[in-house]
Amino acid sequence: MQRPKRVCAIHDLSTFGRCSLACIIPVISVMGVQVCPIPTALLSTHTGGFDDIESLDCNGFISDCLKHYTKLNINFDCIYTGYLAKTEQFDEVSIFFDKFPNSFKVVDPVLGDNGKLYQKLTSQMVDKMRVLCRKADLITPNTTEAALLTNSQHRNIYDLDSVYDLILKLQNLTHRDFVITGVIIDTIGKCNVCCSNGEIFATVCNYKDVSYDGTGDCFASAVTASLVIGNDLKKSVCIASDFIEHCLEMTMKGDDEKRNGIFLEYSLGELRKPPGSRKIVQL
Ligand code: PXL
Repeated sequence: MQRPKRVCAIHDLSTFGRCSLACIIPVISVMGVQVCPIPTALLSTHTGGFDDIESLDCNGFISDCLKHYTKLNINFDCIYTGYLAKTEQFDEVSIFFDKFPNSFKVVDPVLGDNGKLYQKLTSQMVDKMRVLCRKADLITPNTTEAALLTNSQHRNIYDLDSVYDLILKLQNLTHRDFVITGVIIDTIGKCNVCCSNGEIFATVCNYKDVSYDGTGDCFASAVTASLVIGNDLKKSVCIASDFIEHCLEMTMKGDDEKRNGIFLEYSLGELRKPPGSRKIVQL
């Protein structure tokens, strides 16, 4: 038996609200990939819709882990980063990346949603995230994050011209692959806009305008694990979209609050199935 592929996941652990490591660990594990989680902060809830959040800082912990891993000669097939809680952590991650030149690097530039920067995050962090994105093999911004990273105006609905403009700006930023999640294009509907080795396409979402916190983290983890086990980006985005649509279907049958996240517990098994058919549009 070969050892499973291994992903180092550098994100926060929000104990309630179904986002970041609380979702990443089950999603990646069920896909047969080992997760080594490094928390960037411990929070009582995520920051998208709760107040009076309890938090414990993890200052220096990324560097401390790196020191220990180096001593142990541990390697990762992939390093996957998300919410960074402190400005200094951007430099820690950058050094972490440099120590593993052969690891595939996914940066989910967790910065905001609905056109706004998350509370607790700063414009300096946006600048630092831009630098980190340049070191990634894949980035997975939502439209708010794509706009923040490229200094462009956020739109609720894009026409083809404005979507091309955003794609071009992101291509100039990363020179590598990206998926912009949850883009509403007037002629297509809701989709994920992908750039894979220069090919630009959109995978069309079957779900309508629903938005639960943490959905982006579940999506990006499924894409990451799928890439790590050897699927290409197109197939990975389809697998992740099938999973998210199943989660949303389950969640919408209940009447839980949006900030409590999606009922992923009922849908994890879907990640072991091959993807269904999905409309893909060349852009
Ligand atoms: O789902 C993204 C996310 C991750 N981590 C924290 C967050 C959010 C979104 O609100 O607050 C702490």
